[in-house]
Amino acid sequence: MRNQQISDIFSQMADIMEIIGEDHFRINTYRKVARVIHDCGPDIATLAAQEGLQSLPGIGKSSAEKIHEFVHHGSIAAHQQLLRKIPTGLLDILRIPGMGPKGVAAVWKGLQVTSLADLRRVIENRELETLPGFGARKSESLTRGIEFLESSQGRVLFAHGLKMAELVIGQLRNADRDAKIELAGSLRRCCETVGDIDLLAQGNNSEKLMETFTALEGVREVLAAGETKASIRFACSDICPDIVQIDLRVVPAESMGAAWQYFTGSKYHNVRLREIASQKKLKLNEYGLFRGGKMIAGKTEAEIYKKLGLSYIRPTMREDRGEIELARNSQLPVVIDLKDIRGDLHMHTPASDGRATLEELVAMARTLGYEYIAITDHSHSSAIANGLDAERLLKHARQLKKFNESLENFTVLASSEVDILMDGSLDYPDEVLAELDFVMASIHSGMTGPEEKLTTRLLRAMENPYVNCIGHPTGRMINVREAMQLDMNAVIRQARQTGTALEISSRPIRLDLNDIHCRMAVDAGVKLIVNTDAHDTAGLQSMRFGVAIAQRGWAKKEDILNTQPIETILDWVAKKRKMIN
Ligand code: DGT
Ligand code: CA
Ligand code: CA
Ligand code: ZN
Repeated sequence: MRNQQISDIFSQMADIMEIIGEDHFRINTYRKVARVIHDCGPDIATLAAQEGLQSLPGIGKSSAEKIHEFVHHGSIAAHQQLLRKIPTGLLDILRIPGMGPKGVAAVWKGLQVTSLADLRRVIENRELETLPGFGARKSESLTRGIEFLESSQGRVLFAHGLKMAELVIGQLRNADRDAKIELAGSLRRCCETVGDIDLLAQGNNSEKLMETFTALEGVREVLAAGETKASIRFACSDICPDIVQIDLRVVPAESMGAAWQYFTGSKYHNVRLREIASQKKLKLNEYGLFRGGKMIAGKTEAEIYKKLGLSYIRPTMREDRGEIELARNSQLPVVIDLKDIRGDLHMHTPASDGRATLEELVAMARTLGYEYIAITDHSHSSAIANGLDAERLLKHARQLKKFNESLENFTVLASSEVDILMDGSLDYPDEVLAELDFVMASIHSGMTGPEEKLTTRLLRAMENPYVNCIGHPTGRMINVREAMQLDMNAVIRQARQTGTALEISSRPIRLDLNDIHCRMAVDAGVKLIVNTDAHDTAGLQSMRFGVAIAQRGWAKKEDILNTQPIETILDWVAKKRKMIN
C-alpha cells in the first residue's frame, strides 16, 4: 500500500516536470525510482528504517532522502512544490487515456486549457485540431476518454472517501471541541464509490468551523464559502491520488436530525419518505417534519422515522430497495455488524506475495479480537504472485499446522487460494487439497470470454469437494476492470447446492461480491464469508469495508460464516467433503 503511494508520488513528480519542461535526466530518474518502488516486494518504510534503500537499483542519495521524508512526514516537499507550479486541472487531463505529459503541456501552452471543461470546449469548437499532433481522430478518441473518466474514475473509492472524511472531521473537531460533525451522503450509506463527501456540522462557532474547513492543509480550491455552506476540492496523497469535493453544511440543533436524514439520502429513499409524509398531511424537508406550520420532529432522525410510522432504517439500507415496506411492519432484518466478525479466512504471507510474517498476522488478528485466521497463499499458476507448487504447499501446510499447535485460544487454518484453471479444474490435485483445513479458490486469469464459458468454469470449481469458498467471485476492480461476464443466478444456485461459500472481498478496490450480488446470495440462503485478502497487517484492518457491503446487501449475522465459531466452520468443511465424496 505504502509502496504504491510513494511510487505514485515519484511518477507524478516526473509527469509534472515533463509538463513544465524540466530536464530529462531528472525526469527519467524519478520514473525509474517509481518503477523500482512499485516492483519492490518488501515494505519501503521498513527498508528505509534499516537504511537499506540504496541497495535498490536506481535509488540514489536524493531519492532516498525523499523516501525518508515521506515515511516521517507523510509528504515530500519537492512534490508539494511541483504541485503548486501547475493548475490542478491538468492532473485530471493527464488521467485521460491516451493523454501523456507532452500532450498536456501542448494543450496548456498552446490553447490555455487548464481543466477537463476547457478541453471539451476546444474539442467541440475544433480548435484542438489546429494544434500540431492533434487531428480529428485524436480529438474523437479524447472525447471518449473524457467520457470514460467522468463515468467511472470521477468517483472515489469508498475506503478513500471515508479516510479523507475522518481526517477532515478530526481536524474540524480540533478547531471546535463542542462541534458535532456528522457524515452524510453516499459515504454514510457506504456506497462502493462516492461522488463527493457530504458533512454536516452543528456548533456554536460556525465561523471558526468554516474558516478551518476552507484553510485545511489539503485544500486545492475553495468552490464556495458562505455562512452555512462551504465546498472545497481536497486532496491527501497519503490516502489516494484523487482530488475530491467536500461539502460542509452548518445546521441548527433543532433541525440536525432532519438535515442529517435529508442529506444522507438516497434521493430515492427520500422521495418515498416525502410521499409518506404527504399521505399523512405532513411536510418533510431538511428543516424538519411539519404539520401545518408546526414542527413535530427534526432534532433526531429517529423521531422523524417514528412520526412517519416507520422503524428506524440504517443508512446502509436507505436505497428504496424494499426497506420502507419492511420498516412499516417492523420487519427490517438485523444486519451484520463489524463486531460479529470472529476471523478472517483470506490472507497472504511471504510464502507467496504477502509482506507480513505469520506471527505479525496472528498478533494483528488477536488485536482485532479474532479467534482464527486462514493462511491462503497463491498456487503455482499465479506465477507473478510467487505461487507455491504442490510440494512447497505441502511443506508450508505442515509448518502451518505445527505453528497452529503452538498457539493457545487461537486457530490458524492451513489453507490456499488455489487458482481455478481455464477448464474449471484446480491448480492442485484433490489429494493435495485434502491435506488442507480449508480452501479458497479464485480466478486470476482468462477473465474475458463468453458468459457461458466463464460461468461453467466457476460452477465446475464449486463441484470440487475441497473448495469451500470462491474468492472475489466476479474479479472486478473498481474503476479499473469490469466484472467477468457471469450468470450470477447460476453461480448462486450452485453455491447453495454444493455447500460452497462466496466471498465478499473487503479490499477497497474489489468489494466483490458487491451489495446487489450479496443480497441475491442472502435471499437464496447461500453462505458468505467477508475476508480482507490482506497482504500485510494494515490489510487486515480493511474488514469494515466488506462488512459495509454485507450490510448494504442485507446480510444477517447468520448469513456470514466467519461470524461463527471455528468448530462451525470446520464442520461445514467436513460436511462438503462427505457430501460429495
Ligand atoms: P454521490 O455524492 O453522487 O456519491 O451521492 P450522494 O447520495 O451523496 O448525493 P449528493 O452528494 O448529490 O447529495 C447528498 C444527499 O442529499 C442525497 O443523497 C440526497 C440529498 N439531496 C441533495 N440534493 C438533492 C436534491 O436536489 N433533491 C433531493 N431529493 N435530494 C437531494
Ligand atoms: Ca455525496
Ligand atoms: Ca454533495
Ligand atoms: Zn488473495
